[in-house]
Amino acid sequence: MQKTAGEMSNNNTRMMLLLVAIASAAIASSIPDDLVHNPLEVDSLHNKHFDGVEHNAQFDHEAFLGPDESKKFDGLTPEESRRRLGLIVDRIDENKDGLVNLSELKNWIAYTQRRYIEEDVNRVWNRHNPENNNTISWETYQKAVYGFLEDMSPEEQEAEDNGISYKSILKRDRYRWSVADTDSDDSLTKEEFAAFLHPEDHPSMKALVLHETFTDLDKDKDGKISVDEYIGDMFRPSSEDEEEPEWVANEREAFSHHRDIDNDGYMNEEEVKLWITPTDFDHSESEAKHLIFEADVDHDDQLTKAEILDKYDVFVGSQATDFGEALARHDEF
Ligand SMILES: *[C@@H]1O[C@H](CO)[C@@H](O)[C@H](O)[C@H]1NC(C)=O
Ligand SMILES: *[C@@H]1O[C@H](CO)[C@@H](O)[C@H](O)[C@H]1NC(C)=O
Ligand SMILES: [Ca+2]
Ligand SMILES: [Ca+2]
Ligand SMILES: [Ca+2]
Repeated sequence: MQKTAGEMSNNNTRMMLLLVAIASAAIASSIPDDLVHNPLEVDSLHNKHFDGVEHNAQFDHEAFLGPDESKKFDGLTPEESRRRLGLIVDRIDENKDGLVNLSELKNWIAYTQRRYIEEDVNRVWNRHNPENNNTISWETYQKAVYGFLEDMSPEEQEAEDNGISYKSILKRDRYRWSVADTDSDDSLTKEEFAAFLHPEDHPSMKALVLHETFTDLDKDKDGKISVDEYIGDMFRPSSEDEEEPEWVANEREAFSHHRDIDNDGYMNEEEVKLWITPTDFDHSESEAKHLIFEADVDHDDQLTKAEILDKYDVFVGSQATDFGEALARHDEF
């Protein structure tokens, strides 16, 4: 699918926002899930909406269903996926006129993301605090999540994969914990813990999300984001002589024309901030528009159930279309 430069830029902005969201969660919550899991694979920005020009369907599935629900669909047959999707469409159609419009779809997407975050916070909170005490201390959390580091040599702890090490993830969590800890007793209430797990969802954590994103991007730690650091985050050639696809060239254009506002050749913090948190950007609406664009065959800006079911693979997964992605995902999360 060919994309115009503008479309790609929007898509990448959309990608960034949701990725910051999904990935912050992944880093904080996936390590304790499975201590043998390598947290280096859970870097926020490795997960792509577009992998080259291939549209990453998993991204849309997660936006539409929430990450937990979308996993359930991955194992279903196309028939069963369509059946369940039909039931969901009935719920999305608030005024029961048989059509899903932008506002209904946007509400649905916002709802599934809220529901996911709430369930995720409950799940992780209960795991680390089964007695449901009022607070959980950093010491307790750190032992449970990073205790395995004690058996590692300093070299192993500091070994970097694309600029990230166990030690740097621990340091990042430690700092994030302290920012979420509003009353500075080094223990988090459930509300504070929610901000820790999902900083992207909490206005008070905005500066922290910017800081973490900036640090992730700034691989050479010179305090500014070069065009290669910006591109490297979205696209890495699989071999030395692989030619850059056109959308990457478009992104280079976007970098110099839209991201690097003061034209000094780099993005500074302020410029990254404008990029990842544009003031007028609503990611539920953006994703809803994208889904309508994909499925609205008769171009009336509304989706019938038939239009949605015809494009069920855009909205939800199933074994037939997503087998490869389900495997890739298994590695990633
Ligand atoms: C979309 O649906 C909502 C609720 O079902 C309704 O209130 C709204 O007027 C509809 N918008 C358009 C543009 O049809
Ligand atoms: C909860 O409180 C009990 C009693 O004070 C304590 O033994 C336990 O370790 C606490 N749990 C957590 C996760 O801090
Ligand atoms: Ca409707
Ligand atoms: Ca840099
Ligand atoms: Ca600049």
